[in-house]
Amino acid sequence: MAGLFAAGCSKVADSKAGSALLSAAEDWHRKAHRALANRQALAPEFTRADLSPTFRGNGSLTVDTPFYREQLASGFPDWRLEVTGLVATPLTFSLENIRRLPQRTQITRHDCVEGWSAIGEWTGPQLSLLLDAAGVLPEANFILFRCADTLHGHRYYESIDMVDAYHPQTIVAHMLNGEPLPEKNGAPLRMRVERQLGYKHPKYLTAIEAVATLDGIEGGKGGFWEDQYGYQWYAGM
Ligand SMILES: Nc1nc2c(c(=O)[nH]1)N[C@H]1C(S)=C(S)[C@@H](COP(=O)(O)O)O[C@H]1N2
Ligand SMILES: [Mo]
Repeated sequence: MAGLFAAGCSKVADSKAGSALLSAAEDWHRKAHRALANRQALAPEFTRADLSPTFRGNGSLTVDTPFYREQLASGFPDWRLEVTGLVATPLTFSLENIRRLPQRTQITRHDCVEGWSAIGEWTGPQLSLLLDAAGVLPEANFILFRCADTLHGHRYYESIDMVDAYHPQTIVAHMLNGEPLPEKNGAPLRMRVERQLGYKHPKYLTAIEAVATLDGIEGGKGGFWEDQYGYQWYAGM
């Protein structure tokens, strides 16, 4: 749009209709910019005094496989998080690798569409760090999250756009309230995407995939709840 108007600028600016068109474009640009700036704003953060006494679990509360049982019992020595898809260098992280990265800790409120909220303190590296390490290619439009659990007979997965992927409060959390993630809350790794509703925070994370389109992936709507129950893909707050 900006290019279009820059190219034809002197001609359209001559006419009355042209300048009306120009100011309409300027208006459009200002609104788009405001919308984007709004999406980069931080979610409210709280203090330790605000922490919920217990952070309930919802949806899958475990992963029903022998591998998960065994890893849970031994502190997840063989859990791996892959960063793949449209990236220059696919990477694999152990839990130890994740813990050694620069960390962000944030106390935020989780809002589930089922009508409950909880405040928790989450710690982990920013997703942007992992994405930059792998080198996301320009063709990528979405970041997909693969999970180890099966809910109602389907593998859980989710996806977000690049604005949320690079949001400073989007982290790969391995701690809740200063302790390793509890089983029910997604041990050993779960996403926190703080500007989004609860179902956009995948637990039991196994892979992060940069993709150009959501077409042809699982049910094609970008997430478990979106595919199975018609939830909105964009659940921003
Ligand atoms: N892998 C996976 N991630 C998931 C879910 C799930 O069932 N499986 N449930 C989602 C929903 S609806 C919510 S509200 C939150 C619940 O997170 P909690 O169990 O830590 O409360 O996780 C989200 N992420
Ligand atoms: Mo939820």
